[in-house]
Amino acid sequence: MEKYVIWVVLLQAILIGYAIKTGYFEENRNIIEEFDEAKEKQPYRTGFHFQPPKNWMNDPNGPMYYNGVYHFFYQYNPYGATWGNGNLSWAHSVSYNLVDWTHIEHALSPSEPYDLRGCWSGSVTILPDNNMPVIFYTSISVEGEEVQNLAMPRDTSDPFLREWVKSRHNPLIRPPSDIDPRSFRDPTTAWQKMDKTWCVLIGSQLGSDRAGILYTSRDFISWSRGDNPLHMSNRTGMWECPDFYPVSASGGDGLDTSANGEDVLHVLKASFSGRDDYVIGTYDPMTDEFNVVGVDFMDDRVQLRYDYGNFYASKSFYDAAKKRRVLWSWVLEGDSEANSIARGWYGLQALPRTILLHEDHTQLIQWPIEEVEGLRDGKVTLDIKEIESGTMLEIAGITASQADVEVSFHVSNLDGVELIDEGLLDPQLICTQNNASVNGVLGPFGLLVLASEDLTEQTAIFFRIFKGRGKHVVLMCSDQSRSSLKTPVKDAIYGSFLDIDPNKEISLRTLIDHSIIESFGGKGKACITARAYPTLAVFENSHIYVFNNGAKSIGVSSLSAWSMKNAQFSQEGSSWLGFE
Ligand code: DQQ
Repeated sequence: MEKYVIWVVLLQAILIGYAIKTGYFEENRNIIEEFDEAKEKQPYRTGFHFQPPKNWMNDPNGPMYYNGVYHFFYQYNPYGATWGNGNLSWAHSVSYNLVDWTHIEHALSPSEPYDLRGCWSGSVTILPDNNMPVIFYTSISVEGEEVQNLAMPRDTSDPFLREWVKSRHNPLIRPPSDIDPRSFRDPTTAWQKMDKTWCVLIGSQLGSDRAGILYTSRDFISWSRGDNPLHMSNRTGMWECPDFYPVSASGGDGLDTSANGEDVLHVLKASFSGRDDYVIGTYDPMTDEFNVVGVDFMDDRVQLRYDYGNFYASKSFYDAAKKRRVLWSWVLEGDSEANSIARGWYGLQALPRTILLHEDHTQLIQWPIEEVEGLRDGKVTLDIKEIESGTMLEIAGITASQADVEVSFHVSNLDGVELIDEGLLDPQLICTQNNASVNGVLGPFGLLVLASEDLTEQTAIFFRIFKGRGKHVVLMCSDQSRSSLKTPVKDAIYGSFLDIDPNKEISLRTLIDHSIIESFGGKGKACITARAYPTLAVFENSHIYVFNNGAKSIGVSSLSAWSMKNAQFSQEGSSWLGFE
């Protein structure tokens, strides 16, 4: 035995000596240093938006507030900066304020025949009887089927719920025979009815219809398919990541997912073809009938989208601490896969947003959670009453590459504005045909952000006012067509109509964070998220301007801007150590 130990020690010494001689340790240290340095200098990593230290991230999964801690899970490829079909795991981060995060051990990784080809999206439900949070997630089995599974924390007394155990009953739901086994995924947070029955929706398609398939259960283990899907549409792409939740019709707080009653309407969201659309309706838990009030999915005239830019696979949760509903969403890269691989990471999360129903019940209002304002630093105000035609003014004195700007405009008379082309009712197309360089009567006016000093790089978020059928129409655009000298952004111009009275205030809040720009028009009535990859307008060489290129001058009621501090991100646990 002694002899054996001596041999092992001797062998180790020889190996270490060889490694030192050949520079093995040196080489690895260099790789680590290079990586850190690259990260430091990377102009597109964000200061206050959620992102993991490296690799690929997509959908938000199962956000929740549990025993004083916010939990955020997300689709993550531990092996690289591409989607990496087959390896998707649930990465897990925790926070006390939804702004500063600690990345902890991954919650779910492929390990069983039913999830060996990936742990895909899903939700968390907190079971009230034993205050137990459970994950309901889709996985891809070795046979390639999309099946639904359950997982629970090993120890609910661990405040971070570091370890998750997959149920021995998995898979709980397999695709029924009339459903394509490759289109059956992303269970919602479950809601519980008065008779204690649990319900979830699963995104799918039935023939030519895309649908939210309803399943019910008494014990959360054994599930039966409802008689009918909760809702269907033959105008959309396949429904991914559906979300279904109540909103108060009389204003005030957000509602827990199982809430219902007289003053309650329900929101159904589906993600398809790169967009997150929602409908508002009434839900009768006795009959499981959901009836849309107003605009349905892909209505020819108006479409309700959470965000008219880059915003996909979103998921909301009820935050019991602040009695609000909070929305998370994945923001994709807008450039090439090769660039992501070179950078070593892909994907951001939008700032969490509070969602409320607008008082007229026709749409939702979204606003960055109030905690984001805690990062504001060094307020600057621009004391101007108006901005004349053809002028721009710099908002100086803040860190323009990481900032929050709030501006409120008003117009004194709407005479002479252009008529809107009635055949062209796609706002994105109107913004594309009338981009920031096309001068009109009232507009473009707004902000130029991530702008280089010579303005060769700039991203414009702006408004235009037109005369439409019978009333004036406000258009909000985000134009990334000149945001980079080198890296063009896919779908470079976004647009939305903004349902406000142009005789009143026209407000814009824009948050800039190096390569992401989130804009909220009309106090959260229209939101546009965009990506930009400037090469000149980076760090201290970035500028922000307020501008007006319309023929008429525009009133400015207020303009405030702040530098934004970094959110704090830290790591704990072996999932984040070394290179996987
Ligand atoms: N992403 C997941 C799926 C979901 C899609 C896989 C949406 O569960 O349908 O990463 O982006």
